[in-house]
Amino acid sequence: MHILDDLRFRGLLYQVTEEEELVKRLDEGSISLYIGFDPTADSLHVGSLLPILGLRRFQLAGHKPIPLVGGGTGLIGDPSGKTTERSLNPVEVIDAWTQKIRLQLEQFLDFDTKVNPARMVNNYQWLGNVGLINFLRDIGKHFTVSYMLGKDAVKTRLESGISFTEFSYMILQSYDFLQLYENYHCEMQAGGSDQWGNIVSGIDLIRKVCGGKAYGLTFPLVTKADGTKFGKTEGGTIWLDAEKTSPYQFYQFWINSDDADVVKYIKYFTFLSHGEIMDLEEEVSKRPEKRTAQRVLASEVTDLVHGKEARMKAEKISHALFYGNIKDLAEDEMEQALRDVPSAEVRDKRELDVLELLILCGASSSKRQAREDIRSGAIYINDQNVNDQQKVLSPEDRLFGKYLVVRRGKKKYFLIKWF
Ligand code: 545
Repeated sequence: MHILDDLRFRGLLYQVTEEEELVKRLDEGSISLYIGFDPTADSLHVGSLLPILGLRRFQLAGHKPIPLVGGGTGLIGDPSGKTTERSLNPVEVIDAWTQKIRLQLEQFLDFDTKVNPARMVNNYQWLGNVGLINFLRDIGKHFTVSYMLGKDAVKTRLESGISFTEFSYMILQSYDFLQLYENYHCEMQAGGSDQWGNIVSGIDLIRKVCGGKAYGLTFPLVTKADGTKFGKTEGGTIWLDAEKTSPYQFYQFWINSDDADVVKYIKYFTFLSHGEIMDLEEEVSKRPEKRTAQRVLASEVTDLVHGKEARMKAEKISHALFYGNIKDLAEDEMEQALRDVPSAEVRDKRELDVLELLILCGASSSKRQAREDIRSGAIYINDQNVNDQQKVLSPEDRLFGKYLVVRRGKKKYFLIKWF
């Protein structure tokens, strides 16, 4: 199947320049295409996953992906999609983030295959050394101010304010495309729909400077049926870095997808075949309560980002928390499982009174409430139901010599760290 037809089936094709010509060009043979990622944080997040996987889709279809990390543009700041001016980060910070983003991008593409290997580039390599005078003469001359004012990213900021720095950003990104076109035979740039203006201005620059022909393609921005922002939970952004969002949290993010969103996400974020996707779609409409599609989605995406082993751990943790078998978990698994739950620390105690403990960790709001919770059978400590209001815990009761895991009801967990 044609790569563009696959993208269309998945709902991934938002805008594309000169589609007929592009189809012809893709049929003639392999092309190089790029997507840029600016180091605006120390990690990519689930929002960046869609374009990264887009590069991977093209690579699997036989094309050459060029992930670009914006070591240069990251120093300037893209106004696209932003309602206010960004504050500049120190150069050392951007340098450190550039390295991290680069490593993350590497894991999704194949750099070693003989036929169509991926190539990593950093635009600091050419932007870092351009001289202002030559840049304005050779590149700036091709951009009229009215052309620049006509771009959405700029238009929407004229009222709220935009510095010359951010205003110039599109010229830098256009210059990147030109560099890649001339030196890497890169004929296409892709990105999220917020990048359309920057992509088109690059295509225009290539035509003006060397009469070359290049293409552009955008992916949709990911939305949620309920109108809230994709990629965020109460706990904050869902990052790809396992230190910032544990594989278990990552897995939970996907498994909690709405029925109204899950098929779309499977199309966007997995490499399952069209047949498999259609079967899951039927499953969601016929047996939504089984949440099969959510489980498949969570498992596939966690596999892609964190690997099979971490995914299996995430599944094990989810199972243990759901069925109240915390003691089945290894120490690191338990720590992942309970990373976000309310917790309290206890030091230098020989024993702990159960009522005191329930209040301390936040499981019960008062002694009276704690007694009531115990009487009604709602309280578990380390998977054991507690029915004695006078119960006293001792250091021997701790799991791994440090933890008491408190559960109220079916799934409210609390943690006591006892040193
Ligand atoms: C820089 C130089 C180029 C080409 C592109 C760029 C980057 C581009 C941009 N892209 C966004 C971005 O976000 C931060 C990444 C997280 C650390 O700003 N000017 O860098 C996002 N991009 C992926 C998608 C996007 C876009 O990385 O294109 O649309 C999000 O889906 O916002 O020569």
